[in-house]
Amino acid sequence: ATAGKPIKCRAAVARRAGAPLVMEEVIVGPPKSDEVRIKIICTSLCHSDVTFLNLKDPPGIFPRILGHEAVGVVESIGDNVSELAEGDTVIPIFAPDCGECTDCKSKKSNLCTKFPFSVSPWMHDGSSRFRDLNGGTLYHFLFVSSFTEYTVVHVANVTKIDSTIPPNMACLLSCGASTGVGAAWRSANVEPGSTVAIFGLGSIGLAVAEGARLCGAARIIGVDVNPGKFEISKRFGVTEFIDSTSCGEKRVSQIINEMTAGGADYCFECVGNSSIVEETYACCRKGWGKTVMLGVDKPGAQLTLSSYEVLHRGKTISGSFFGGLKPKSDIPILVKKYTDKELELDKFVTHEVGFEDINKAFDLLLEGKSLRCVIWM
Ligand code: CXF
Ligand code: ZN
Repeated sequence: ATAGKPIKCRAAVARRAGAPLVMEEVIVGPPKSDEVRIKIICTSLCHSDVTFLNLKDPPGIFPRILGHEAVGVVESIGDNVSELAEGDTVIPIFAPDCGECTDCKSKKSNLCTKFPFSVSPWMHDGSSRFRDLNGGTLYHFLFVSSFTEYTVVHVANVTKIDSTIPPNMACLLSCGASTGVGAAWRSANVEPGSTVAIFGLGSIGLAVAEGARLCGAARIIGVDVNPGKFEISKRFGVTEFIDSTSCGEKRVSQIINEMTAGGADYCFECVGNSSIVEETYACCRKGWGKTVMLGVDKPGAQLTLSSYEVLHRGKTISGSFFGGLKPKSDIPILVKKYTDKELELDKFVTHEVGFEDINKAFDLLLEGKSLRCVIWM
């Protein structure tokens, strides 16, 4: 009944930098060619939503519908859509997967060339599907915009999943949990019996630990400024903990090099600070050590690496976009790992609120009280 027509629904709109989201009625246009309109079932808050809400205007862009971790059901499809149908349970994902470009066809890349990722305020065709009741344009976020009862997403950014996974678990696979687990599994390919070091034990760092645990790592060393993180991180597989604020004269990398007799096999930076990336690389083992960067630093941040460490010690360092996962093929595998009780997503959900209380989710994350707060529409 609603197909082809605009839908009026509730959305939590980011109107001003740093200000609470505003519950409004908005108009969501019908999906265009190669797009689907999705009824969101639940969404969760990722730290990137906070980062972009807090960006001053400009480079912050307002009014905008934030949110990019979600699960929903396809309400209607646009022209030319054959891969998805009304009623499908889907996860929107900021990382596009067109399935036909050189990168999407290669096992070695998850960086789609046809729809290059950017933090664009638009759909891929440079337009918006959202208007407010005064006719004003509302901007998109990460090609997802899930803080609304209905959203429109390009098929390249939608993965169909088995509908038996509970929605409050499924939504986590849209960004944070997948990114961390994928970084251990796909970007680093952690080997059984290996030693892992993780800098930063927020949701991403803990998801890396969960991934490393699933890969069979023997030792998982967690590093954080908050000693309270050790207890919680044990549940994600962290076996040893370093409180980086009480290392005395020593650098954290030195302590890890001593603990591991020469460095960890796989090291992950999950903070978003270039000097911590350097520290992470410094405790990576010679010969085969791999460092993976996940944290998002300020625009323009630069890395300084010792030429000796790079050239003479044969260590590698790489970035990891969406944990190196290829959304359409890897996300269903993670869904299955959840259903098979291997991947434990439940541990990430510390809070759940109704849509009208979405601003509480922001408070909890900023106060450091939550890992993931699920928002039910
Ligand atoms: C991030 C990835 C890097 C750019 C900004 C958004 N993704 C999700 O949180
Ligand atoms: Zn995210």
